[in-house]
Amino acid sequence: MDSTNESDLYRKLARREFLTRAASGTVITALAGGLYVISDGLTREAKAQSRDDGRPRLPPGQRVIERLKPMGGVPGDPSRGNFKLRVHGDVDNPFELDFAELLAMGPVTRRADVHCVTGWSVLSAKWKGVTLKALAERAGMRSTARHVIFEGASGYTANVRVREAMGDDVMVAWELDDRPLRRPNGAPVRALVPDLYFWKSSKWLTGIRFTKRDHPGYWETRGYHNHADPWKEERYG
Ligand SMILES: Nc1nc2c(c(=O)[nH]1)N[C@H]1C(S)=C(S)[C@@H](COP(=O)(O)O)O[C@H]1N2
Ligand SMILES: [Mo]
Repeated sequence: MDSTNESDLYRKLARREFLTRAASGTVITALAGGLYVISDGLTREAKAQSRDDGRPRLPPGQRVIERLKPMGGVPGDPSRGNFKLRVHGDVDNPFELDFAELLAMGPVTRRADVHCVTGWSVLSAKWKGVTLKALAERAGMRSTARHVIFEGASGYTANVRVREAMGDDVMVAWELDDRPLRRPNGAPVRALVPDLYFWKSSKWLTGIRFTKRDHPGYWETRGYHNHADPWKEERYG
């Protein structure tokens, strides 16, 4: 650990907790004004587990941290009052929703793991939102739609195959661990596509567009993999 950060860490963590973690070989880093614990214990535990679909719980090359690390981006308007979500493209009934109308669609809560391409994973976070499947049904998505483009503020986009976006843990989410999303994590609403690298989960979501053709997004056109399967380590294109 970087010793220059040590006094800072003491201030933020109870001394006893700090010593316990240090003794157990946990790596603690202070980054971007926050404190992030890379837990060797949780990483080891996760490595011993497998998922219901048979894949290992932890994709290769990942380490577990305890909470999301805000990874930046150009934030949108965080206010729920101003929120509008446009669902459009290859659909019979394009529509726009405000926050109350989104809530009224019937939220679901899911536990999901997320995996950032930079090497951290957060396990079992509790997300509340509306499934993409419900939004696609409401819009009358056409059978010709093959891709979903998650449109974030300031032109950020991420492309996901429709086939992979209809799972019941792919959603448009506004709560994380029983709290409203914080602005750095995409408030008021973000996409969540847990089984692809986390850049596919557009923050500050403004639109969902269904398309026939593929439209590689912000990171996909900057050297990252078009598909982004963490278990295949599809990091770079
Ligand atoms: N609109 C928008 N969404 C975005 C990004 C971004 O820059 N802008 N970054 C992506 C990347 S690279 C990651 S790893 C995750 C990080 O989410 P977090 O900041 O909540 O941890 O958001 C993704 N969604
Ligand atoms: Mo990322």
